[in-house]
Amino acid sequence: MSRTKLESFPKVSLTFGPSPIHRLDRLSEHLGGDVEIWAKREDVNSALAYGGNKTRKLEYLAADALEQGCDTLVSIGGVQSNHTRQVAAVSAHLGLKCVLVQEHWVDWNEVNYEKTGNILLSRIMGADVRLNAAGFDIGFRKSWEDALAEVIANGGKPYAIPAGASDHALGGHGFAGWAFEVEDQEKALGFTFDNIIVCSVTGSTQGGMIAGFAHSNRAQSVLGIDASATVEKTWEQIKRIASRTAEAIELGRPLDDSEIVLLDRWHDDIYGIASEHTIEAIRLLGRTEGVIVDPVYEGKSMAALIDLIKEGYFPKGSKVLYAHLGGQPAINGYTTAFDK
Ligand code: 5PA
Repeated sequence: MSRTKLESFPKVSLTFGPSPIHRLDRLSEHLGGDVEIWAKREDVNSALAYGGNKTRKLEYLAADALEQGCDTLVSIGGVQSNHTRQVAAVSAHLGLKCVLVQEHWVDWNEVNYEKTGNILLSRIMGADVRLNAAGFDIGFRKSWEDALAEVIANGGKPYAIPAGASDHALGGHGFAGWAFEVEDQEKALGFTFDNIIVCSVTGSTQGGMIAGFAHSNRAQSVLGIDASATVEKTWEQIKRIASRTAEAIELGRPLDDSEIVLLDRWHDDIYGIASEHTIEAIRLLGRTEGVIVDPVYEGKSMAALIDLIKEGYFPKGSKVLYAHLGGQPAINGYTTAFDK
């Protein structure tokens, strides 16, 4: 059985345990009251530097790093990467060194963009932060390979963590576990969610969910909301990671393409910058619920959820679970997006 198989993989505890699920009553009401919106809160899943989806993934990768006797975690992301900030936090927590390549993924010319938010937190936590001029790409990068080679040349033992901790043998395990955790929480709640909304960029959050939920033949109910604006690449990566994870946890059947649902209407045509429409969704959630989402990832999936409800996509009485994956520290680099 997949769940037992997943439990056989070593895991370092970096989170508080199951993340909380709660209803968003006032947002549901505001949108007509026909659909019940719930949120599962990865943004409050850990005591380590604001947590988020990567913290859950890193429980498996960090265990592997420790088992291999590595002394330095090496990873990559954009300047305001949430992922690299979580790698910095996990390194500090485990007493490991940390090298982060921060690429120029977004042309956002706010004065403090390279100084505040996530990158500031990574610097505070002692990471060796290296700015790099390369643009957005979810694939393997030379700058990251160079950083790995440099650690070796200096006598260290690096552990390689790709962008988003995604395209890695263990990248999908954390969110396969998330799917099983949701199923436990559903038992306690006494109902099953009809759909799950999740933001996708490097793909292992959704890929892991698909591998986990495929066990109950409900992977199609996971609606991925692309925020990469390189939709085909992200779809392929989700498929690859979902399949690899399903195999690792012994799903016992191949995944079908129909189980990988990635919607492409909400990426605002560019990674890392939000349209007025996305900013309005962020404000609406903030005003109705006191819940904060960011302009790069979660604001886009929130805009999708709001639009899908308004369009009548979910039948009356549906219960929809919004996966809140974190990302709030980046807001400090996006103050001008909220000027109007
Ligand atoms: C990120 C990713 P995946 O990359 O697993 O698809 O997750 C998308 C996602 N929400 C959704 C938040 C808050 C995220 O941070 N962030 C990346 C980063 O470098 O921070 C990997 C891109």
